[in-house]
Amino acid sequence: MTDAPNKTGAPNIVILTGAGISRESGLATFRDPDGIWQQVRIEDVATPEAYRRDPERVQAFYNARRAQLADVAPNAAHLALAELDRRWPGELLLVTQNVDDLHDRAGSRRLLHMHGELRRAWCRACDATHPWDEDLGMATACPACATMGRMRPHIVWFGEMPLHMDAIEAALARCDLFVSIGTSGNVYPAAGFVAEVRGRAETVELNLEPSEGTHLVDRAVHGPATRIVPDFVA
Ligand code: BV8
Repeated sequence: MTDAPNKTGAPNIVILTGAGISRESGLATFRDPDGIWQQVRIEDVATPEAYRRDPERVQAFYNARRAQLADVAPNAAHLALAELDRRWPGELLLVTQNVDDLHDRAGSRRLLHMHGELRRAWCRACDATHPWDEDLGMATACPACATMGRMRPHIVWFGEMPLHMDAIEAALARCDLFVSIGTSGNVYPAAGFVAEVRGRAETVELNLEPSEGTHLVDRAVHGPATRIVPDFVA
């Protein structure tokens, strides 16, 4: 890491994480051979059209994944990033594509969930979002407006606009170091961040294997996140 011209003298960092960082906690990735998209089709569970066609199926898919969070815990990679957040004097933003809550539970505070959160629900009647640990279904009422059957998972499906894009773009514009961790680089706009900052920020990939973006980064380290992330931030 090199010195950069902000008032603390510390480089501004943006870290992007994907499903690979949570795999050693016991959560499946999406596109690996044992990944979620090998078991179910995106078109059946992760689009607004799928939800309109068969809301119960989509709710069941996310209810099962929400319930699974009770059985998993943050691993050494989540904890290392939380420690970096605590001690880093410069700007730092952790942008996760993950809808699990493992970064939150590890203690990361400068954190944005760009694809939403399993443990939140969104009322399509009044637009409020709520912390949510229970199953969602057609009989679920909104705690704010009491409308039944309009609560959906607070998840960004394919074809929907990711969350917090203005804040993310502002951080990317100021960053001196961009680190991509545990993501295959298939899903946009996140997959485009490295190309956006390349040339004016140092770019690093930490992943089990080369991703779609490996050819764009200044430095790539390949191995399991629980080993290479703590080594990188040490
Ligand atoms: C949008 C729901 C408009 C939540 C998810 C053609 C060109 C460009 C774009 C498009 C296009 N056609 C369509 C699009 C847009 C589309 C898109 O990108 N499609 C792709 C597939 C072509 N994107 C959208 O629709 C997005 N919205 O574009 O809005 C817009 C316009 C302008 C500006 C902004 C917006 C909405 C995308 C949101 C999709 N929601 N899922 C859920 O159910 O969980 S995406 C899904 O993929 C997950 O959320 C996940 O976060 C995301 C990314 O996957 P990864 O995290 O990378 O996981 P993956 O399995 O792929 O990879 C894991 C990696 O980890 C692997 O490399 C593996 O080697 C590694 N690994 C494994 N184990 C370990 C490890 N690494 C380290 N340690 C280990 N132990």
